[in-house]
Parts: sequence; C-alpha cells; structure tokens
Amino acid sequence: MRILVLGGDGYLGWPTALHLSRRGHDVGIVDNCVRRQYDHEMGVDSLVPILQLHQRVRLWRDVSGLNIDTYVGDLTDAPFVDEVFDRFEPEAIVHFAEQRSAPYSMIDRRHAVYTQVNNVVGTLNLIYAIAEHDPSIHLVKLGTMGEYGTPNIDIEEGFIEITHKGRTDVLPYPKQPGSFYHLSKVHDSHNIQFACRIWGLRATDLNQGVVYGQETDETSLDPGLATRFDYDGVFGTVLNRFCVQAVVGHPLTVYGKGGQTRGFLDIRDTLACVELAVTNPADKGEFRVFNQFTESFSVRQLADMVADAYPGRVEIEHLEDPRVEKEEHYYRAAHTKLLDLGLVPHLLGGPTLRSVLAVADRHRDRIDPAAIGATVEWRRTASRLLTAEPVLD
Ligand code: NAD
Ligand code: USQ
Repeated sequence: MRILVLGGDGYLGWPTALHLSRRGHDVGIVDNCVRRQYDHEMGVDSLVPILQLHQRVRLWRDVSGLNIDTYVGDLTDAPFVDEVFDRFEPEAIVHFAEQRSAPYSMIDRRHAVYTQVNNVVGTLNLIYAIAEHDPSIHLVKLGTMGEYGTPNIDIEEGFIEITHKGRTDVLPYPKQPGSFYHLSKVHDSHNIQFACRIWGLRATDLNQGVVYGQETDETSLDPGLATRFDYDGVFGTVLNRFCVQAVVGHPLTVYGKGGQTRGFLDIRDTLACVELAVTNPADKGEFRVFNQFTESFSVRQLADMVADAYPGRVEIEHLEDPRVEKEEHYYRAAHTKLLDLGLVPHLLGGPTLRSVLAVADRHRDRIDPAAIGATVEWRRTASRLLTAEPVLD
C-alpha cells in the first residue's frame, strides 16, 4: 500500500515508517520538524542522539535498499497538505503529527492555544483533503486513552450502550480528558467521526496508552536509525523517565500517591497495532475506535518494577502532584479489538525493563539532571517553566 506517515520524524512516527517500509509498503513521511523546535524552546534534548530527517532517510536507503519519500511542511498549511496528496496519492494515512505533551499544553495560554490549533486544524485540513482527493483513503489517527479520563465504571472501546428512560442507544463513550492536549484529541475524534458520517470517510481512532521503550527491529539495524527518547519533565513519559532517573541515581518522581493508573504498551506494539489497523481497514463511512494498550499499571507499581529491575539502589519519592488528576481510582478499560486482529503483545517484565535501563545507561553522559524535574503546574494559568528553576524540587 501507499502509506503516508504524518509525524514521521517523531518518537513513534519514525520507527513506524521504517517498519511499514520494511514490510513492503511504499512509505512517505510528512513532518514540519517542530518537535525538534520544542527541544530548543525547553533547553532539552533527546537522550539518544538522532540524525536529521533527511540524513536518517538516506541512511535507511543505504541500510535497507528501500526509499522513503519526505515532505517537510505543516499540516495546518492546507495548500501544503493538498500538494502532498497530489504528489504521493496515499491509500492510507497514519496520523501521528500533533503536539503530544500534556504538560506542554498546560504551560500557559499560548501553549494551550498552540496545541489545540496545531492538532485540531491539522486534522481538519487532513479530513478535507481526504474528502476532496479520495474518500476511500483510510485514516488511521493516533488518539489517546486519556480521552476517557478515569471514570468510576469500565471504559469501553469508543462506544457504550446506554439505556435512558426506557430507550437504548450505542453512543460515544463519555470523555473526561485531563489536559488541553488530551482535549485536542477529543475534538479530533468528534471531527473525524462527523466526517465519516457526512462524507462517508473511513477512519480508525487508535486510543493509545502511554508508550515505553526505544528500540525496534528496524531502528536497531544502525545507531543512525535510532528514534528519539525523552526523559525531561515536559515530554518524557513516565516509565522512560523512571528508567533514566534510576540510572543517574535521581529518586523516581512519583506524583502524589501514585495510584494513577493508565494503559501502557511497548513501542514495538505501537508499530504492530498501526500495521494491523492499516492492513484491516475500516469500512466506508465507518468510524471505529481501538483502545491501543496491552496492560495497565499504577505509577507506583511502575516505580516498584523499575526499582526491582535496576541492579543498583533506587529511591522512590512521592512529590506533590503538579497535575490535577485522581491519585487513587478505579480503572478497567476494554482492549480486545487489536488482540482480535492478531496482536501478540510484548508484556512489561524484567527483560524489557532491563533493555530500557540499558538504553539510559548507554547514554548516561547525555542525561541532564536539571531537565528531570516537573516544571508545569496544572493549577497555574501561567507556569514558571521558563525561569529554569524546577518548581517542585
Ligand atoms: P512526537 O512529538 O515525538 O512526534 C510527533 C511528530 O509530529 C513530530 O515529529 C512533530 O514534528 C510532528 N508534528 C507536530 N505537529 C505537526 C504539524 N502541524 N505538521 C507536521 N508535523 C507535525 O510524538 P510521539 O510520541 O511520536 O507521538 C505521536 C502521536 O501518538 C501523537 O499524536 C501522540 O498524541 C500519540 N500518542 C503518543 C503516546 C506516547 O506515549 N508517546 C501515547 C499515546 C498517543
Ligand atoms: N507521572 C508521574 N511521575 C512522572 C511523570 C508522570 O507520576 O515523573 C504520572 C502522571 O501524573 C500521570 C501518569 O504518570 O498520572 C502518566 O504521565 P505521562 O507523562 O507518562 O503520560 P501523559 O501525560 O498521560 O501523556 C502520554 C503521552 C501522550 C499520550 C498519553 C497516553 O505524552 O501523548 O496521549 O501518554 S494516556 O496517558 O493514555 O492518555
């Protein structure tokens, strides 16, 4: 298939592009490289060094003999999106290209507005381009488990059957997202579902949990094919952060009681899930939702698992939670649809934890302890982030 990977320079988009390329698909990458700009803004860097987009694509051609087309531009620029569609003529689109950090979206008004405009307008341009160029193009869109929040009932896969005053319907599952970033994903979901209904588009919303890990079969072929690995207080996700913290002897930063429970998955399973969604497309007019995670853990459990897996001494610290979220809650979310399509998960255990710890250890010289602290507080409308002093340390 001809598959466009939007956000193909990012943490998940790059290894997904390589994986799909190696599986015989014609792959094109679209990215405006803004993720690299956020690093400059925050004064942080990927733990693992990464090549520039054009360099890594050239290296992929040398290593694999396979070509990946690249289009550098912004999805919020509609003429650019149209031009890419004219030139590449995709059959499927995997859309990773959004500002994806909850803390970044909560820094202040400017970052909240940027996040929602970037994500919602980019996706709107995309669904218009699909409708106008070829409505049969299958859109595989990265959403988030955080769209649902943490309700006191089971979370279903996108839809819930509700009986109200004697009448029954299947309706979108209620959304209680926890940041302006997570809200942008809810807005996207509604816009995409509406486009499927009115124009007969076909779309899969992958409500993904928190991803951990860094190495995939393809990125391991050459150090220059590595994908980024974030551990800082704004872009680093929790398990990747804990592994880096263990390696530098920083106490593991559990926010609040640490009972916050989320769905998690290995980066290798992200690739597998996206491939399953692409190769088993939604029907015309169908908007389907898959909950894309393999296991759920509380933050406290994760900290204990990292402490057990690390050979040295590890301290666990409970910091005041900078976010507004339930610190203890019920959590049970359905996630059977990808398993039904054939997903065989990589579960989190000693070998995986040790491999992530080894990534952190290999690059320990690049770890900046000043980047580790949480710097964005949900309760403030303007964070002190840019003062360089970690607020919570
Ligand atoms: P990332 O920031 O590393 O990658 C996103 C890429 O999109 C970046 O390379 C960025 O430059 C690009 N981009 C952003 N806005 C763009 C625009 N307007 N035009 C063109 N390119 C643009 O993020 P990631 O961790 O790879 O996440 C990818 C997707 O998966 C995101 O949509 C995210 O919300 C979702 N997701 C990620 C996780 C996770 O744990 N990393 C979990 C659940 C869902
Ligand atoms: N947490 C800590 N200590 C830390 C970092 C985080 O206790 O040092 C806690 C947070 O408070 C939160 C949980 O760990 O309760 C997860 O935080 P996270 O930063 O790992 O993940 P989150 O902000 O939810 O966002 C990440 C990705 C986002 C994706 C989301 C999936 O950045 O793109 O949408 O995971 S989900 O969580 O399912 O919504």
